[in-house]
Amino acid sequence: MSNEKPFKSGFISIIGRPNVGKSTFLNSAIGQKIAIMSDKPQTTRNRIQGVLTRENSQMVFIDTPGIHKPKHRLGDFMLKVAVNALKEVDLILFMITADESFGKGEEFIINQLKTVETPVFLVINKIDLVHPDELLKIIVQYKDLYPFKEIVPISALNGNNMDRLLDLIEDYLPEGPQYYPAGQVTDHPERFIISEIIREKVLHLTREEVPHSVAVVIDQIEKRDDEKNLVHIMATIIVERDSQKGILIGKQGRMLKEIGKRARLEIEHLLGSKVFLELWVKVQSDWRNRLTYLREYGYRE
Ligand code: GDP
Ligand code: MG
Ligand code: K
Repeated sequence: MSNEKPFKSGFISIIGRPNVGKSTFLNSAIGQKIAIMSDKPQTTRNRIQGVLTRENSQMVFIDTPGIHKPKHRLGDFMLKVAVNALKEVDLILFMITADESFGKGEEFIINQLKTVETPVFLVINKIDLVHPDELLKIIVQYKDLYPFKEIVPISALNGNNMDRLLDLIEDYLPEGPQYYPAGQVTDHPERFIISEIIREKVLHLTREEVPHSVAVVIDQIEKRDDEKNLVHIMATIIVERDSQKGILIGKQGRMLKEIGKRARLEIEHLLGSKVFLELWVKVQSDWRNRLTYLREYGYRE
């Protein structure tokens, strides 16, 4: 019995304002925690690939940085990265959330979309939070703003309509090869994931006191021969001010200890082995505005 359907594959970029649910969608589609979720905006700063292999298709998702008006040089850089990514993919999912009304953020994104030729789906997420009448209003409103190929309401959190969205994505992908082995869910961003896990704990535990400009650099990941199932990881948390360093370290080092403990448990889960995590804190003022630092911390143009 041969399968007559041609195999399809392609690259899909998910864009949308912070917190609309892009990471939640990706995790739900791929079924494994790879993009970091947080209540705070902009946890996702680099591109992460998640690969979903189905019977007749392979979807390579790219979780791009949010597209928004640049406020500083890092913002310019990220906008450029994000918009360029859109030109290279086969399909764009523009995600909005049903419980928030159209604003400047969406307007800005739609204007960026008009500069690329890639087909775009409008994905209306969090439909679990609104009445169907509200949903209808959103659809009517957005229809006039941009020629979306499809408009698909979903709830990434409870999975509502996810299958339909994945089927529609498959329809729009070109015929193509299976780029990655079926079992592969990410493009080996272990280092990146580890730094994002640490960053997530920092943002979570320090609340609003340490801003998003915090960066985490993985200095070393080492498996020593004499200690079979132990991975040594050294990481530096970079902040802009001494006061932030103080908050991060905490009274008698308690805050840093807690960040390290929580991050370590999650990294152990990710790697499937025991981890010795050593955290350092460094003050590097105004790093966001300096391209050399951006490169040092893994940003590429
Ligand atoms: P991102 O910034 O776009 O990647 O957004 P996240 O995936 O990090 O989600 C932001 C917040 O929205 C998290 O607290 C999620 O749990 C929540 N969220 C995501 N999808 C849904 C949904 O379908 N319904 C509801 N009620 N909450 C959601
Ligand atoms: Mg995200
Ligand atoms: K987020």
